[in-house]
Amino acid sequence: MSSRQILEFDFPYYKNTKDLIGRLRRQEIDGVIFRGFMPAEIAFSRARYLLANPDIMRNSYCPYGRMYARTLVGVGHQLDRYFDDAQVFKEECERLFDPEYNFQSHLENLLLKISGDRQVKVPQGPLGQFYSPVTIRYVQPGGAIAPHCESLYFEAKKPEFKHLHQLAEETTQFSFFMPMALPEAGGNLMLYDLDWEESNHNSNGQSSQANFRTFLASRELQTAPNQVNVAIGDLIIFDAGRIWHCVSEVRGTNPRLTIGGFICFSQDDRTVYYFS
Ligand SMILES: O=C(O)CCC(=O)C(=O)O
Ligand SMILES: [Fe+2]
Repeated sequence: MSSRQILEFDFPYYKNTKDLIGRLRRQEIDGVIFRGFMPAEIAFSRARYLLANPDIMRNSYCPYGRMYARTLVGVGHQLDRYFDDAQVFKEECERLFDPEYNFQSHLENLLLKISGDRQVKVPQGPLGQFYSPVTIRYVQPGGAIAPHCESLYFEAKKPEFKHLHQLAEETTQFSFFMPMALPEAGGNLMLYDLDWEESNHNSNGQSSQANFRTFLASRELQTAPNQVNVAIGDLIIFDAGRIWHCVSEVRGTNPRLTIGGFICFSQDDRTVYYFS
């Protein structure tokens, strides 16, 4: 049984959802799954189309597969390339999904519904350029995403986050994603019973993947992470800055495709920013 609290809602998500984002922020819950955010057959048909025509969208390589187009994490000083790719991606992504199923507008409508009275925006760069609203992540068979918290990456002192953290506070980051294609086995989001603060506190403020492993190994009984089942077309939002998580190895011959990004908050907590 999972010791993480993930709430689930069925479409059209009207009941008790008004300030889910606030509940996540106050750490009353760990995550939320919106079942049937998009019809599974639509999400999957878009994945099939992209897999059959991989070059219709600009992409970059990453250790476990490929990314359409590029996330801010790891961009370093190449922000010009990031913003250029972000622009191209937005247009390509609008072509991939029919207007009726435009992922970004679906997402924005949902976020408006669950963010209390906050505004919902894609952040804009120093010259007014938009950050990428989302990206598509391709994990190839045999690939996996190693344990991490987004807090490992989202540091104002890193060159790629310097500007963003003038707009957004540094303490809270959520992740969101919708699976478009899933493998025969594996490729699951796993949440550990370990928070960033705890691992940080117990390792002299030097949180890293290396001392995460040491820390987990020292806890004899609680090492098995909680598997979260997110189906094709469902959307999950979870407290990825705080909770150590990973994606288990993709087994079989089919890749895993997800579309998603991150959420953070303006310093005055009046605006929800989503981007990737
Ligand atoms: O499942 C994905 O595509 C990304 C998983 C992850 O690490 C995240 O959403 O923060
Ligand atoms: Fe993550």
